[in-house]
Amino acid sequence: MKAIITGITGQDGSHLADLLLSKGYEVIGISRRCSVDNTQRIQHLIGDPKFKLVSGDITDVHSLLKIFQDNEYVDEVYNLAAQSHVAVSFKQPGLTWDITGKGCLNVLQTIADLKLNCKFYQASSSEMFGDSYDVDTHGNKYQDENTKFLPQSPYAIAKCAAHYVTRLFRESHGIHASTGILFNHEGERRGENFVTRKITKWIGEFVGWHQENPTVFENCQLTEYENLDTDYIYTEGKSGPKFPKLRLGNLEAFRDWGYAADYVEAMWLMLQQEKPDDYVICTGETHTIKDLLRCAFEVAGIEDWEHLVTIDPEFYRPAEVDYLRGRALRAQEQLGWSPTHSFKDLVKLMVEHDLDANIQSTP
Ligand code: NAP
Ligand code: F7E
Repeated sequence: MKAIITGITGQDGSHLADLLLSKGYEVIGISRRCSVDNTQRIQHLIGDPKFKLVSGDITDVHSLLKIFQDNEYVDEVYNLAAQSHVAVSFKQPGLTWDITGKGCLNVLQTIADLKLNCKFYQASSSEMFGDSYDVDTHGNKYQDENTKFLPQSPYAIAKCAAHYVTRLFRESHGIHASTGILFNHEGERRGENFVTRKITKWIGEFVGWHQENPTVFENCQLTEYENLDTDYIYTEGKSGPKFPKLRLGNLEAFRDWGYAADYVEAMWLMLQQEKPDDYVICTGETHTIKDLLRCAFEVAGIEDWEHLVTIDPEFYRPAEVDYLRGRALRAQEQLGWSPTHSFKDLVKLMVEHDLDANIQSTP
């Protein structure tokens, strides 16, 4: 079996490549040119005879044509490439549209033009639901495949367009094209500007700094200096060593967070089905950013965490998605998929990873 993955250098691309290689696939990853190395997450795969990186960009149809002509016997194509940051999409809406929206059309049209006989996966997103939800018999809000889309950002609008393009190619070109409407999924490879990783990375670095400056807690300086400076944590007055506080935006939004390695398994399962379909992939649990902070600081053994966090309007979005909690009944029934990591497992895994990266082990 041979698969092409766009977005190979991203969080999901790297986990999916691991999964497919473990199943004996040959994997071709499309990566774009960057001024600095972007292969951190796939370093361990470079040199594997079944893994190949090719240069391309999903906004450049010429590059896609060449790659697909060179690989006409590909079995599966996973379109994971995107400008995937919601806040960035408000600042770069045109670029987000070109990559996250039109990029999907470019890939599918290339497959159709070359009459390739391959299955296709599109990375759709729970962000497409935006402000929309349904209510279950217990009065709880949720989203599933029947919930209408009400996108709240340029990113979500581009994802809706790509979602409908995928359905169109399924219906009009007869391509085995499925979409995974994935809720937030995270892990040790998560980009550092998404809220989960931003928090766990900060905790790792703070605990590492604290190890070198142990007087921080002993002298109770956190409370004492809280009103003097909202930006830094000090040890011995303002002249002593200092560490920047964790700066965050809206802490009240609810998200349904799962583990990325679980979710790429669902992508693969979708392409093993006889018929293509759309599937919601989620845990069914929902928590606020504040819950996440509480849980992450608890894993690190820090009780008095409120002093360490400061609210910065810079991280508020022009429009917010307030509540996401998925219901993955179709995936459970048709794919036999369910998540193996709970919210607590995920937070523990991420905090421990970032603590390990920052704490000096005593000889
Ligand atoms: P990610 O870490 O941000 O990775 C995005 C990937 O897309 C990177 O490899 C990036 O390459 C690549 N890319 C960006 N622009 C490109 C272009 N013009 N041509 C080719 N490649 C390009 O995202 P992720 O978390 O792995 O998510 C994977 C997909 O699932 C995305 O489509 C995302 O929107 C979607 N999704 C993610 C989540 C989630 O919670 N993670 C949930 C629902 C849907 P560089 O390394 O060069 O930047
Ligand atoms: O924000 C709030 C923010 O950027 C989560 C992408 O993978 O999942 C992801 O999109 C929440 C939002 O993820 C900060 O306002 C507070 O309410 O981690 P995030 P996201 O926007 O949910 C979906 C499913 C995707 O498809 C996307 O590709 O956290 N928040 N303070 C913050 N968020 C960030 N990034 N940074 C903060 O400082």
